[in-house]
Amino acid sequence: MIHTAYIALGSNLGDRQANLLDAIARIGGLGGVKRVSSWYETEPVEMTDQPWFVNAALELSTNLEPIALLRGLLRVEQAMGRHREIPKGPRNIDLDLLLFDNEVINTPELTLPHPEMHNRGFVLAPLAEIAPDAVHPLLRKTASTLLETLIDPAEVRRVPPSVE
Ligand code: PH2
Ligand code: MG
Ligand code: MG
Repeated sequence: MIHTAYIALGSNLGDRQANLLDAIARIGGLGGVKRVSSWYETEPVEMTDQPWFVNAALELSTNLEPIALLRGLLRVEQAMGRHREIPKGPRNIDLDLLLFDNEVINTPELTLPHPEMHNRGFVLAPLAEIAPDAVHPLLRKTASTLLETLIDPAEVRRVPPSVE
């Protein structure tokens, strides 16, 4: 079976855009990368005393089941030297599984949909760009509706595509 998954990417250490590009190439080993959003420069939320992030989102077609995909994303983070010393703190790469088909999963290892996605502009802005009609299976609202009704004061700035 082919599944559709949406993944959030973030980086706020080192060459942030290069880190995202590296991660996207590696995620290609887990399925087919169908769409990638623009980059977004975003103000840190939760732990606010850290550098701004670059965030993005992508759509993946995959044969993997949710847990296998999650473990694959963790392997990519580890291969890129990700450290988890400070929870929610600075990191060179963060890969979060947002949506997987219409699955609702609540286990210690994996929660789907991602439990915070609907509260975060840095997730919803890139997701609504590539998948405005993707439906949150618990809230039953599309990504674009969630973004329109979001109350999140943290700044999210779309980085204009470079013209070359
Ligand atoms: N990730 C966090 C905590 N805060 N803030 C922004 N702007 N972007 C993130 O990706 C982010 C965050 C924990 O994963
Ligand atoms: Mg995260
Ligand atoms: Mg994470």
